[in-house]
Amino acid sequence: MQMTMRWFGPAEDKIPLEHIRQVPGVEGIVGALYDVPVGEVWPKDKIHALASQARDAGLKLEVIESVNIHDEIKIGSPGRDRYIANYQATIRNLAEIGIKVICYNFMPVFDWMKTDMNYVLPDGSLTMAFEKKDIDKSLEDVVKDVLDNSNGFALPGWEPERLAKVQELFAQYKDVDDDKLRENLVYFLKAIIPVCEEVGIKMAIHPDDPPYSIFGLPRVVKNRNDLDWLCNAVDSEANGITLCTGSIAEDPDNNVYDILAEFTRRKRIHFAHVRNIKIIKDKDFYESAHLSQYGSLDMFKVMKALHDNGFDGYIRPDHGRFIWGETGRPGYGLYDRALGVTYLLGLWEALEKQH
Ligand SMILES: [Mn+2]
Repeated sequence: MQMTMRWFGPAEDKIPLEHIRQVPGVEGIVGALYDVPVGEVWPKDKIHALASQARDAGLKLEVIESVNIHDEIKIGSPGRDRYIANYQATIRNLAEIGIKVICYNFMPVFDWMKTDMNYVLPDGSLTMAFEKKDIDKSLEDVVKDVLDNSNGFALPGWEPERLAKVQELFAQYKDVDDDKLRENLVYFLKAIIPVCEEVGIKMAIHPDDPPYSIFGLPRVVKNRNDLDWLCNAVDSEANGITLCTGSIAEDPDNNVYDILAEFTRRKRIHFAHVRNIKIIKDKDFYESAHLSQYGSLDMFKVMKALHDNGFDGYIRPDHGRFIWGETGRPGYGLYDRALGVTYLLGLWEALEKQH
């Protein structure tokens, strides 16, 4: 198991690598290039520069989050083959500098959805929340709410220039239902998984966030059966999962512990996002502190499901609250994620020593 933290690069992240290096137990960062347009090939020199920065700070860079998928691939339009060829080239370039896992998602239009970026908890800390009543308004208003409350930071998967045309994007997806989206995902995987096998990279799909349809958009990575379907559709260890406990738990019908256990056992979980959420009512929730007592998830059971089934992939605290007056990119402050790291490693040490 390798503990990591996400880092958005020198231009995009206000947290210096030197500070991440000082979080006990963190061995590596999870990074990405943010200045390459979605769909283009990631140039070797830029990837190399990122890996060198990590290495110079005493950290590894073995996980990329994310190499985003161009809309033409998800829609299945005739232009997709060019973008798939570019993706294959990016995989080869990443393998050359030692990348082992690529996280991605296959959600149309929105990579994730929260309705409150600065939800205030009783202790005065700030977190992100999702309340259904707040998406029952116009698309433009929902997009504007998220973008206006990002504290001035770019948000992963929420490119303002792309979302400026949100109605056009929706129109492009009008003929894409769940079946079509599945078909397009398999078409993509059949083209890239052989390349991954050849160069030693594992793909790790992030579940849908939230794991049910919003705004009528199709959703194909929501639950145990979707993950089972995905693993069987292209039966290779290189076709794997980023198991995000928070995203999966946003649907109370999902049994997070059973899903973690099954797919760890099947050797498909290459990367784990571990965070706790507190269900407020129905499917409304906020992202709580990591400790079991603050959320709806039993974090001991989460770590035990990974541990007891032989997890040996990468792990990171997914998000953190803003505490101690810290400000920055919502979900990605240093302090609360560092507390999360320490807590998760504490649970892990206890599990190791019980055996
Ligand atoms: Mn996640």
